[in-house]
Amino acid sequence: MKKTVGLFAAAALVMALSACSGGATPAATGGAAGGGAANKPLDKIVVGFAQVGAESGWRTANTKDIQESFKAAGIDLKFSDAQQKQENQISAIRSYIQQGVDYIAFSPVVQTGWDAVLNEAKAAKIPVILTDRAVDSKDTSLYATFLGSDFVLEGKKAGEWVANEYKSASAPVNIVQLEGTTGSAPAIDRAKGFADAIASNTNLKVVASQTGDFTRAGGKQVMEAFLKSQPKIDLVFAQNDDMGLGAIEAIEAAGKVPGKDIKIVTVDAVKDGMQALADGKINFIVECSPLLGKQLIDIVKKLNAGQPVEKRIVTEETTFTQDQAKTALPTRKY
Ligand code: GZL
Repeated sequence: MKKTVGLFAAAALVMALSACSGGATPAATGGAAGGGAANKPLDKIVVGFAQVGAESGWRTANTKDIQESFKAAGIDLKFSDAQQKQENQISAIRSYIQQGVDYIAFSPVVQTGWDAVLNEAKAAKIPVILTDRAVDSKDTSLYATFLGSDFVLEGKKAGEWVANEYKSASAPVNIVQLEGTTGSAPAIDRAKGFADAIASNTNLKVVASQTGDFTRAGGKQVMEAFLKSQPKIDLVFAQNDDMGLGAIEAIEAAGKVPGKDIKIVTVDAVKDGMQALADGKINFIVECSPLLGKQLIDIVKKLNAGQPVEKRIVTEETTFTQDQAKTALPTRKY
């Protein structure tokens, strides 16, 4: 009898110790290893971040902001760069699961193909935070929240400017589109928002559309091809500044004046894009803020404290004309 009582006491002690040490006791962490309502001291939290790559000025600014935010918050950030390859992001997420991090955050390079690895994170009780881009998983329990822009609205804002710019046009207006990474949420959604917005003006026609993969080189290469294949181009809709800057190089090499002979509308509002806007080479920019670090930290703190987090958190952003860019440039953070 004495032996049985001793065994129960030992088991109770082990449970108590593991709970105190913030270990993986189901009650304390909302599951086994990993985050959830662990109520850990901030300097004991580990977050694994699987970044898309370093393809654009936006991405560089996004990475810098996230790394600086975590450093300032004193939260340990493990960071990986997938060079825009989904398989690299999946490997990074699997590695974070193996390491038993408390939270995983990532910007999915494309929308599809995430359910398997997200189910592995769920099985490991590690909450996943989507930043910047979305996944098309039907099972929304696979992630705690999606923090990022409304890309359809961004495309709509760009299209509305174009529709207004040519509202009294009597002849066809030929538009070429430089698409972002094929299959990515921003490329799909910006194209949709733009197409819906210009549909109201039947003179506006997208005569060619091709991916430049969100890079300056890609935008230049595709624009060179469009300049050869299209008899007349009136406007370029580039789904990010970097492809728009590449298009400027191609347009100037063809002896035309960007912003005048061929108008340009882009998305992001990074410093190089805003400079080109102020210089009159771009006509309008829709902002897409890369500064997600602070909001990501807030989400981690709430999850750690067991507080509810909105399933969808949309970032605040605006638009810029050439005059507004001149005013905004001196204080731009990125
Ligand atoms: C948008 C982001 C896009 C940017 C591009 O939130 O995913 O990826 O618009 C970046 O500049 O490459």
